[in-house]
Amino acid sequence: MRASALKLFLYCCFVVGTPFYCAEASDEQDLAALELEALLREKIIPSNVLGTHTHMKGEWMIGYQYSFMDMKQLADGTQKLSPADVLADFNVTPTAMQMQMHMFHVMYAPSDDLTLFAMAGYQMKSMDHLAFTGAEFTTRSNGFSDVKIRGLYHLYRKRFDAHRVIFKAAISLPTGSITKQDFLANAAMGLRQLPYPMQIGSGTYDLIPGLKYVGTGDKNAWGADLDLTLRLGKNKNDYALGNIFEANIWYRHQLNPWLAPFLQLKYTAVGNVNGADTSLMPVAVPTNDPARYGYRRLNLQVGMNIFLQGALEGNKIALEASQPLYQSVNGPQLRAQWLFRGGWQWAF
Ligand SMILES: [Cu+2]
Repeated sequence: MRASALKLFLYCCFVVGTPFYCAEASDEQDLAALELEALLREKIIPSNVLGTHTHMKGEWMIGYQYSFMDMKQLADGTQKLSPADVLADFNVTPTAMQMQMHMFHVMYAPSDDLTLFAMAGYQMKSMDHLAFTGAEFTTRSNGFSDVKIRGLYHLYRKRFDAHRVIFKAAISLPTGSITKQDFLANAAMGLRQLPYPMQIGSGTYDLIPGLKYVGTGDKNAWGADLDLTLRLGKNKNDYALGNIFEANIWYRHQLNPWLAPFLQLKYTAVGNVNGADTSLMPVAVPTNDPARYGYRRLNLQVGMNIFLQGALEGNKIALEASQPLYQSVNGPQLRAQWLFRGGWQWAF
């Protein structure tokens, strides 16, 4: 397992390590307006692969990110379960799940205090199952995910100050599908509605407020984020995914002009599904049960930012690996294993 994880990480490095664009020379007037030290500080403003960050007035950024997440090992709470344990109560149990995501984003700063951010993505999911009959089968779903539009506003900062507080607010639009279907163990039964974790979108408009603190030193940066995802009402299938609470602290060090490793601790708490999709029978498989959706997880993330130099100035590549230190699930549910992310960003 570890070897295949390593291969995947190297694959990510390869995929994201090929920036195809040449950055244009930055606007000389803007550059002149910034002192060298201030410029350096701007550079080390955090952006772990998808970490929210801000831009200076008039600056644009486009980016791409790939992520892969692997889930296996059943559990209830923090206690591990075997497939046989789960099959004592259900007809079918999931045994593994993989999620991949391609994400594209655009950022623009109309002023030094305000940065706007739009994000769209494509997701691919697959889930392996074991039925009480001994039959094994895999379901798959893929599609465009929910589009998010975000604003980041400085509540507190002095220009190039070491401490900043940023208010974040985003709206997530229900562009991702909640009607994904696939064949189950018995293909003769035709296409069936897939369970909550296999759907691509939330189906609801979601409000995502948050606060960010950023501290910057000469060669390092640190900070914390708080984010909430609040579902506004129920979707057309009469449910809402659980609300999400996220908190993280991070530290980043600029080793040299092109390399900045970072470390992050991230806590995520997700609530259960509210309401229910009546086409999903909870007794069939635990993923169909609205009360077996939530979890709490603490992740350790390690990664690095690589700032390209010379003609590729303005391009950044980020690589990140993450593993849970703690997780408790409203089970039976699969536990998260490794997560890998690779991204490319170009600011101009
Ligand atoms: Cu950006």
